[in-house]
Amino acid sequence: MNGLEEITSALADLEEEQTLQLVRKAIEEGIPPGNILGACQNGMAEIGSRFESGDYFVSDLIMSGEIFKQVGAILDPLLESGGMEKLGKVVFGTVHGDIHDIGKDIVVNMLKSAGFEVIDLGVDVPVAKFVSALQESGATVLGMSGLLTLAFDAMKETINAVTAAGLRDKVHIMIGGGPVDGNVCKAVGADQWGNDAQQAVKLAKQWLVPAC
Ligand code: B12
Repeated sequence: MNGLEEITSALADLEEEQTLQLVRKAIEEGIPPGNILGACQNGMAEIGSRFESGDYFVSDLIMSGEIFKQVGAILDPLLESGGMEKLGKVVFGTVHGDIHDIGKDIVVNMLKSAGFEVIDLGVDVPVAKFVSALQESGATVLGMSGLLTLAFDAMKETINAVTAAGLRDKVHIMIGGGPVDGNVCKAVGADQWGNDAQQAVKLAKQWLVPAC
């Protein structure tokens, strides 16, 4: 097993201390932080499979979230862009009724590290908060995350409210999170969807960075 596989396996086994130690070791060895993050995402995917197969319980999911947050605290400063000129503003949040924030935080950090200013509204975000954040910031990209199938309705409501506020033709909307796919994207009325943080960065660049 290489260092990254060891991280995936330690996280999947919910070995808190070992995971954090291996992450620190990987940083010292010069492994790019994005790759370390990828190894941790693989560990979270494995935890999801073990939960689905009944080997893990909700308490294990909570534990995995706690470990992942600590990993995030170590990696975030390394992923942040220092002093770079901002490429544009993005309003981002997990929709109302949904409190999953691990994926959202990864996307927010990747957008920040790519040079975007991100207005992170957190989790369980009410429709009106998304709309007022867009109005106040003047951001022209909205990103919504949701891991529950229930989140689809909340995404649709939010997009309807953006339309009702007269902003829909000024704002590009992307959605993502575990169960989101092209059909969901079409059903809720978003412009694009993505299944990883790189996709979010690619879309934001496409919308906010002028071509030469
Ligand atoms: C960890 C976890 C939790 C933790 C969350 C901790 C936290 N701080 O977020 C806790 C224990 C709190 C939790 C609670 C619940 N959970 Co939960 N949870 C998970 C688990 C195991 C992992 C989720 C995760 O973090 N994945 C890792 C991240 C990195 O992936 P991600 O979020 O998809 O994000 C990536 C991409 O999707 C993308 N992305 C994300 N957002 C966006 C946005 C844009 C714009 C773009 C482009 C890309 C993008 O980029 C990210 C990075 O690559 C999943 C299982 C799974 N297979 O996903 C279940 C899962 C999501 N949970 C589930 C459920 C049912 C619940 C609960 C209802 C359980 C309960 N009975 O109480 C509650 C929900 C409470 C609520 N109201 O939200 C179900 C959802 C089923 C469904 N279809 O609705 C799942 C799928 C488990 C299962 N198989 O049953 N959960």
